[in-house]
Amino acid sequence: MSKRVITFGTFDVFHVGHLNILERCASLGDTLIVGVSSDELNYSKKQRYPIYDQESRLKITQSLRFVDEVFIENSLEKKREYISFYKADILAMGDDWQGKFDEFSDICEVIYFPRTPSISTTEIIEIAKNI
Ligand code: C2G
Repeated sequence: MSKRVITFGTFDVFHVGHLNILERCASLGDTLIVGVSSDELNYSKKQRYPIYDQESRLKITQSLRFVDEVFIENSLEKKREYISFYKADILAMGDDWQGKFDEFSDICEVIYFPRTPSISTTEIIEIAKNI
């Protein structure tokens, strides 16, 4: 049976850590579906808007050859609905989310991958500010 994998993220100021996790997620199955968090969701979580707006972040993510489908994630509370709607067999995330999505293991397999060390959007923004 072909396997469908879902993952979520902001993917702001796209970097190799994002690329690595999406590649790893894709390697788990045949179809990779990516929920890109909306600008408003980011604002509510972090009290700042992403550098790139949601349409740009969606476009960048969609253009990757191992990503099959993308959608805007509007609410953190809707994960279960998204998993069911996209008929995902596996939910995969970076291990900064370790344990946070275990509650969905009744409807799909939940996998966490180690984050790529020494790179993050926050750090890139800080470096750019100080140049
Ligand atoms: N990531 C990684 N290595 C890094 C940076 C990020 O593996 N050095 C992974 C994160 O673990 C996550 C994905 O890349 O799985 C996206 O990271 P972010 O864009 O920071 O997304 P986040 O703000 O964690 O949003 O519903 C959940 C949210 O939408 C996740």
